[in-house]
Amino acid sequence: MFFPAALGALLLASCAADKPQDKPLKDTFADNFLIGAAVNVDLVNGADPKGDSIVSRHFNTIVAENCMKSEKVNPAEGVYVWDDADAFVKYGEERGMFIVGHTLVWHSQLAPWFAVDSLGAPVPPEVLKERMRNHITTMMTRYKGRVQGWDVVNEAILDDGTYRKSPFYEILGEEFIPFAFQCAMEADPDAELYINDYSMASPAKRDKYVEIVNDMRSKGIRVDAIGMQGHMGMDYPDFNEFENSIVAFGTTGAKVMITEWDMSALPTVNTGANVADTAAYAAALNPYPDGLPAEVSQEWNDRMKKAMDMFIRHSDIITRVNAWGTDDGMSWKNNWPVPGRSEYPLLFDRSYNLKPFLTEYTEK
Ligand code: 9MR
Repeated sequence: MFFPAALGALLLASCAADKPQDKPLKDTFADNFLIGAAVNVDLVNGADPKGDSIVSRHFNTIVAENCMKSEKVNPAEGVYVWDDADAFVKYGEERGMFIVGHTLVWHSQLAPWFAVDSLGAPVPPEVLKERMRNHITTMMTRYKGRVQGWDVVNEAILDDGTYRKSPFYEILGEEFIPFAFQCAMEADPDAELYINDYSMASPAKRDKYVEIVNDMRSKGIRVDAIGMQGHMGMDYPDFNEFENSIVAFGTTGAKVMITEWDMSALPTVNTGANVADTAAYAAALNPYPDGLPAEVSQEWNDRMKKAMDMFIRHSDIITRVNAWGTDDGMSWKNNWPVPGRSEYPLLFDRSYNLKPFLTEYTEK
């Protein structure tokens, strides 16, 4: 009896000596904002135990990377496939996390039936409104009191500040945004409601969002936060412009959230996050298949620290900072905009170690 117990203690001690555990990020940034990650179905279903261990240890908020998108959860009219979304919510609940649903109204990964009739022609405005209301109400009612915040409208504005010509816009015009928020307010008055987009450092896009949010809030339509996705690279966005957007968004009275943070370490192919904008593979675009060289890693960490310091500077209005994934190995950036690259964009590396720039905060 004595021997195995002693051996166990010895092993534990030697593991601890090899790698002291980092202070949890949620404790490190407790006075600043919630900190979290997008999680995928594998992680919540137990197929990524190491991913689970970092999420459980470090994060106090999670968002659904894919399982709540309409094409997944509502693939045909009146048909809901709940298994993955239920598992996601249960996972967050069991860990006492602030759970964010993503996303109710989005042109991309839109269920194919949503905006067309049986012949594939656009539905009349009243039909689309009815479908939007049903979808929003069904989703939010199922998770009432369990999902605390929702990305209600995602990626509605282009970088030049004009409306994206999505089916929602083409059929309903500008009204689709306030209509979606009105439905969401009614479906769950206690949930926070967010409007979310990428390339938010663009001045034209910034101005348009300020105008849209001011307009809705002045009419009593709740928008609780503006989500700045925060998909970044080594040469974009301009942090001064990003910071100008944080400040401008704060003037609306809504909070600001960094909702999909990651930073590419690879050559920039495009600066947005539009899923459809892809490019062909070329070896020159994938320069570090076997790991980041030390100097590139240093440069990446320095830039991430600058971004984090900027978020901390504005933690009076930034209430949540959320990475778009857990470890580098699972990031969507490995396959976008160029398929098959080895990317290094997240807060944890492929071995689930915290990136060095974060230890500067955890070890303070
Ligand atoms: O990370 C997501 C990836 O796994 C999906 O294939 C893709 C399409 O659904 O969406 C990615 O997440 C996107 C998010 O939902 C909205 N903003 C841009 C994100 C990256 O494309």
